[in-house]
This record gives sequence, structure tokens and C-alpha cells, in this order.
Amino acid sequence: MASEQTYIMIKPDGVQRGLVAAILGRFETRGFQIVGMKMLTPTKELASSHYGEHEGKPFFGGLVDFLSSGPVVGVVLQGKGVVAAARMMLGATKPLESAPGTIRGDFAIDMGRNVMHASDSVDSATREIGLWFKKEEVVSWTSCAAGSLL
Ligand code: FUP
Repeated sequence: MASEQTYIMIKPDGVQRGLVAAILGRFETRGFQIVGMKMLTPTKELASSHYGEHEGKPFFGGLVDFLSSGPVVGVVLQGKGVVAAARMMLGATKPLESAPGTIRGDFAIDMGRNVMHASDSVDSATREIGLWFKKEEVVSWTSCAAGSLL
């Protein structure tokens, strides 16, 4: 399985509920690498681009308003098979259908407030990383746990 990058994002409800560390900790302890991270309040334009595939749907306006309503934490995660793994760890879109043990299954009950986003394919990940991060904001590093730094 090749190393990949994906885009995950703690949405405003996740930030406001103090879930940033709990959510990111799951990915770190599993062994995925954080190679990009930023906190910002998205503009409506950025939120609309992010959810561009849903433009025209009845829930689009509310979705964009919500995503741009407060700070989010955007993260580029790297590792083997990370795109599919992050979706599995995230759980189903409707939190009440998410399995216990998944992030939505453990932390959310409302589809409009489902705490986190994760890219749903390698192509989406490439698009979303490019949308949220400049090239130089995605870094490369090696773990000191893999060997001595001396
Ligand atoms: P996901 O990738 O699991 O976040 O799901 P989608 O891309 O299908 O949906 C994006 C966001 O739109 C979800 F976080 C919740 C919201 N949504 C609604 O509010 N109503 C819907 O009918 C579908 C999605």
C-alpha cells in the first residue's frame, strides 16, 4: 500500500466542543503523520469551493454558513492508505448511522454538526489539499522514534 496524503478538518462544532486533541490524537496514535496544520475561519468563498460538489442542493447554503461560522482546524495527514483509513475512522455521514468507535459514532448525533471532514477519495484529497494549503505549508519530516537523531 502506497503512502498517500489526505485532508481532514475539525469543523466549527468540533473546535467549539474542545475535540481537536481527541480527534487528532486518534490519527497520531494510529501512526499517521501530520504534515500540515492550520486554524482559520473559512470565508464563504472557501467553504463554497470546498463543498462545490453539493452546490444547488437544498442544504448547501446552511452547510456553507456553518463551515464559515467559526474557526476550523485543517490538517494534511500522511501515511499508507490514509485516504480510506481516515474515512473509516470518521464514520458515516449521518452520525446516528456511524458505528461506535468511529469519530462521528463516538462524538456526534446530528448530520449538520458532524464534527469532522475527511476527503472521500485520492482525487478529492489532492483537490482539497490544494484548496486549503499552499505548497510550502505542507512539510516533510522523519520520526526520531525510527532511529537516533545523533
Ligand atoms: P461527508 O463526506 O461524510 O462529510 O458527506 P458529504 O460530502 O455527503 O456531505 C457533506 C456535508 O453535508 C456533511 F457533513 C453533512 C452535510 N449534509 C447535509 O447537511 N444534508 C445532506 O443531505 C447531506 C449532507
